[in-house]
Amino acid sequence: MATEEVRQEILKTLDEGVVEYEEDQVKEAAQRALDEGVNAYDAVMNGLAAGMEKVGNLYDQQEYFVPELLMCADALYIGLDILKPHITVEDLGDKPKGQVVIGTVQGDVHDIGKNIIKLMFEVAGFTVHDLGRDVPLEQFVEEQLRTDSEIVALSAMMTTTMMGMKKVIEMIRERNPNVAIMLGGAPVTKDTADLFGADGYAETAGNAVQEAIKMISQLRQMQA
Ligand code: B12
Repeated sequence: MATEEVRQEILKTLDEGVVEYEEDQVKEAAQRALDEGVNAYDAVMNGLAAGMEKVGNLYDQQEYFVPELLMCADALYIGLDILKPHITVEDLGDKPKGQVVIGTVQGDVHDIGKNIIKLMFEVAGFTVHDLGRDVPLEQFVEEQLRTDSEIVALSAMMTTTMMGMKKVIEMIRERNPNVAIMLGGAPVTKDTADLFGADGYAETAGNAVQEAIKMISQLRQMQA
């Protein structure tokens, strides 16, 4: 276990490495996190993802532009690759796990958040069918039917593409009412999710899996 001081230092190095798109710095700090016993999930969320949040602000302030965003994303992924095998989701117990179809909706190429959610599902023991980004709406319906997944998780990062989620929900409900649909992404709120008729919503990766497990339990109770 790292001391609080060492932990803070490593998180800061990861965060700054993403912001400054210093791939080597991120690589070394991610490895150091593991060597020093910093929790890998802590390092992802409070190091890498925290850095990406700052990148978002720099973009909003027009200090960073698209090329910088992509370089920052590359740095984030380098860290994620190192930390991912060491993440364990505790406190989930033997609750029922299941299958998830996940993707970013049509017209939207943002996939960093979606990939973090995917990671959480994987480490929690779910089977994940990742459709990627800019996914044609109909494909969510087809993949759910093909795999018989209990959950469909949709991500959207733009107010425009968010509307596609409503359509996916309608299309899925028409073909198969016994599916739990969960939404997420920066413009999505609990209110939007309710309005669109979704079953679940999570603001961050931190509570996405717990929310999914809750939805699966409800679904299984209804079917019993
Ligand atoms: C990185 C980025 C990009 C990168 C994306 C790289 C990639 N591979 O993803 C690139 C450069 C490609 C890009 C392009 C564009 N972008 Co952009 N981008 C961003 C930025 C800066 C950060 C997003 C990010 O990765 N955040 C970090 C991750 C970890 O957080 P997150 O995505 O929010 O995910 C978390 C939660 O939302 C949640 N979550 C996410 N998905 C899901 C799904 C489920 C099921 C659940 C439960 C939870 C969940 O959990 C995640 C982890 O905690 C945001 C700004 C911002 N402040 O968000 C703009 C932003 C999203 N982009 C924006 C825009 C406008 C664009 C462009 C149109 C720009 C342009 N003029 O070309 C294009 C769009 C192209 C397209 N058709 O999609 C706008 C959207 C505005 C709006 N509200 O509609 C934003 C908000 C910037 C802004 N303020 O204007 N972008």
